[in-house]
Amino acid sequence: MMDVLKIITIARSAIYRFTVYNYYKRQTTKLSLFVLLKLKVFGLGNKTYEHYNEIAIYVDHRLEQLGANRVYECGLGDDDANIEDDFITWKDKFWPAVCEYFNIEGAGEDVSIRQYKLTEHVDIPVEKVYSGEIARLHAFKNQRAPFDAKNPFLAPVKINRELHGSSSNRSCMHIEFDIDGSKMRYESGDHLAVYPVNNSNLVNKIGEICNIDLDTIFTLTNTDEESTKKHPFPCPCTYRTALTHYLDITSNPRTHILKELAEYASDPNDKERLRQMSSTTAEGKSLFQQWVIQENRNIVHILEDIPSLKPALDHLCELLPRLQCRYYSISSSPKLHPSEIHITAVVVEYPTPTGRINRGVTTTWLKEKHPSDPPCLVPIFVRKSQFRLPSRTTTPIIMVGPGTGLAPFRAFIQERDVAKKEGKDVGDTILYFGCRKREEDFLYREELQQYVDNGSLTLHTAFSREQENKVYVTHLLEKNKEELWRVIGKNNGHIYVCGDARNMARDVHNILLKVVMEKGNMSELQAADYIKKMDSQKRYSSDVWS
Ligand code: FAD
Ligand code: 2AM
Repeated sequence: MMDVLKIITIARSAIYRFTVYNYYKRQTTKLSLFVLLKLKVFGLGNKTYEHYNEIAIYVDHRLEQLGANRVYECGLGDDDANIEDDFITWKDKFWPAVCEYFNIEGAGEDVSIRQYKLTEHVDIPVEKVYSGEIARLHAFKNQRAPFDAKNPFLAPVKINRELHGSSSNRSCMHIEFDIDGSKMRYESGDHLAVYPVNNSNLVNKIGEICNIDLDTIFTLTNTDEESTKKHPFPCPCTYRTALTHYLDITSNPRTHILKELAEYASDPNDKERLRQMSSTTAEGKSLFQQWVIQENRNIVHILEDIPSLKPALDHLCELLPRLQCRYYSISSSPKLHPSEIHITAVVVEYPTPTGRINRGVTTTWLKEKHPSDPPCLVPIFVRKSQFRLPSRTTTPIIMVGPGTGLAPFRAFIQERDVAKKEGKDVGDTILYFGCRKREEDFLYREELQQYVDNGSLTLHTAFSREQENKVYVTHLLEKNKEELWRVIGKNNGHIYVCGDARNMARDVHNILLKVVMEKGNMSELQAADYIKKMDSQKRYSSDVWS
């Protein structure tokens, strides 16, 4: 029963996040839980992951087993395609089913009801005003351990160095954070979370368009007094703080935001277009897909491109999602760097079809953080992971990490090198690294070469763009089937996969399957079982992101 309650809570929060905006706004929080007991599930997943929407499917199945009535079929959202579209298509049929089931009369037209009440402060003492803290007021001035997601540590930047060669038109940063005295602990394989700050030009632009003094101090208070969430973000704060620290102003807004914004467009054509984009009609969905998603417009671009649209800034602040921290695989080992945490981050920057340049919030912000006096401070915390070295140093390992997928493996290599220097027996440490060109984006080239030279590392490199046909790490793995089987089949070793290369993890999985079948003389079913077992024994781990 405990499990089911837990699952309901998780599922409820997922449903709540999606449903809270619509007509049923005031009732939805309560309704979601209630309806769920009658059974309706919408899962948020991504098809590139092996366990696609497994929780939603499990909850749906388990609730049915426990005797719940299915009000409407389980919906599965795929973030790799268009999760918004999946949801609104599902929701469109789901609400009438709920209304029918509970004998509720649904209103034909959606009515907007504000969830938060605005108060603008005139005489509030400055020490009562949040200035970017995640939870506790003045947490950034009075730093107190333990540090976590609600209480990040302000880490000084010790080093910020470019890892790409001069011929590269991209940038990859090696950043070292000083955690001395913070009591923060980490292990190789953990992730570092970074709370970013939005670009001030974008923030100012919103202030200009909404014609408001960004230094006005305000509070948004939930009109539902029973709600556990009193404010959408720490309040009171200035509009500038909200837009800089608390709100996501750079992703593509979801349809419900456009629907609410439509009311602020003074030109009837603009109003109609925004309404259409947020509708569930085929034309509306396709317009949204084209104008917002394909042409990659964020809220600033939308305000710029629809001049008659001048929303009330407090309403916009209510609608925009929270700015999320970003995770980075830690690229240092605590055995070598106990008082530092290193990350390896590619700067995100790309042109959009409207001729604009979009810049990643966190990486663009981090790019400007260099050692200085006083130091540049970055709010961070460590997130534990399951991505771990074998407990015995003698166990051989294969690591597959193209691009920034190398990050956690740098930590692994450091750690095993330290063990070797301490006189311990260390098994084979084999790295498959891939990048575009040797001179462009071969990360930590000299460092890796030193490990090769001192016998701590076997390195296989794939340079995808140095010849006519692509060469990937997966091609090398396929060639080295003997080595792969020797490590994982004969010597009970571990294999690790990390990176953002699309499809790479799946390709590695398929190669592994082939090798186990071929070298281990197994049928496909037996080989799949073998790999599943490796997975459960933590001998096969992946840490991939998209
Ligand atoms: P954002 O503002 O978040 O913008 C990124 C978004 O822009 C993308 O999600 C995508 O929607 C869009 N985008 C990016 N490029 C394009 C394009 N060419 N065309 C269209 N849209 C585009 N990153 C690392 O560099 N190193 C790591 O070690 C690392 N480890 C990670 C570990 C985990 C567990 C996870 C989940 C992610 C990891 N990442 C890593 C990714 C990292 O968390 C951030 O997503 C990344 O740095 C971008 O953040 P940002 O705030 O700069 O960009
Ligand atoms: P590409 O960009 O030339 O296609 C780091 O991103 C490296 O991983 C690049 O050399 C990239 O090649 C390569 N890469 C892209 N897709 C991959 C895949 N499916 N498997 C392995 N490597 C891949």
